[in-house]
Amino acid sequence: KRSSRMFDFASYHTIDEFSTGGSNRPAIWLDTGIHAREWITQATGVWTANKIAKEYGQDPSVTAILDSMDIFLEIVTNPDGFAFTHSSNRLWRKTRSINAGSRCVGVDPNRNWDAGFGGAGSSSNPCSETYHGPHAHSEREVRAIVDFIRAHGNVKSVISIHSYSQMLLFPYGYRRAPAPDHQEMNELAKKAVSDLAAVFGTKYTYGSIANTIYMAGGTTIDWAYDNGVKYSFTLELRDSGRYGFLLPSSQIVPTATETWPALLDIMVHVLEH
Ligand code: ING
Ligand code: ZN
Repeated sequence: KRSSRMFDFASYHTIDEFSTGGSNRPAIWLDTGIHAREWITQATGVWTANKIAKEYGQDPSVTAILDSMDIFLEIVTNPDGFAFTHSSNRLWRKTRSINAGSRCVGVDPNRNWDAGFGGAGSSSNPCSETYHGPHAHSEREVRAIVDFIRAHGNVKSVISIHSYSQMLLFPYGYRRAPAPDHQEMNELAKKAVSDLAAVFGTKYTYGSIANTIYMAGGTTIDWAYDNGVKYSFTLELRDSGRYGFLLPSSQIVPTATETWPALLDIMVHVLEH
C-alpha cells in the first residue's frame, strides 16, 4: 500500500531514553514534531535533550526526577512528513500515507488516536488537514507510540508538543465535560505558564482543549489520559501568529529556554504525586 513512497522513514523511529537505571521506572513521555511543519518543536526537542543530559547531577530537580523516573523523548515523531517539509512543501502537517481511493495524501496524526476517534473537529475527507484516517491507530507513527506506552505500562505523563499559539492544554478535546482531574491539571498548568512567562514575558493561555482551542476528536493526550496516563498535556509553542509555523531560527533558543521551566514543573509534579 505504501510502496509508492520514495523514502519510507516511518519505520525508523528514534526514541531518546534518559535513565539512570532501575527497571521499568515510572516514566515521562515527550514527543515533538508529530505535525511536520511545526519546526520549532523538533528544535526545542533537541535543545531539551541536551538540557536534560547536562542538568543531571547539577540541577536538583532534574537529578531527583532521573534518580527515580525515566524520560523518553521522540523528536522527529513524523519522519516522512518532516522530510516532505524540507523537499516539497514547508507547510505539510500530516503523515504521508497513501489514502485508498483518493488522490490526497496523509492522515492527521493528532486525530488518529482511539479517543473520540472520528468525532467533532476531525474530518473523514482524506483531502482535509484534519483527516482522521481510515481507522484509529492506522498511522504507524501513532501505532508505534500506542504500542510503546502499552508495553511499558508505567508511563505517568505524556507531553505532546505542537506549535503555534502559546497554549498549555489538557484533556478533554473530544468532549466538553471536564476531566475527573481537571482541577489538578488546571492548577499545574497555571503554575507552568507563569514560570514560562517569568523567563521572557511570553504569555500562554491554558485550559482544556475543548474550552481553550476547539473540539478535537482522536488526539494524543485524550488517548493517553483515557488509558491511565493522568498527567497528559499539549504545549503549543511560539508564536501567536506573526510568523506562525515559519518562526525565525533566532527564536529557537529563547523558545526552548522559556519552555524548560514549564516542562520541569510538570515533571516535578509527576515525581511528587
Ligand atoms: N494545533 C493542534 C491541532 O492538532 C490541538 C491543537 C492540540 C488540538 C492538542 C487538540 C489537542 O489542531 C496544532 N497547531 O497542531
Ligand atoms: Zn500540531
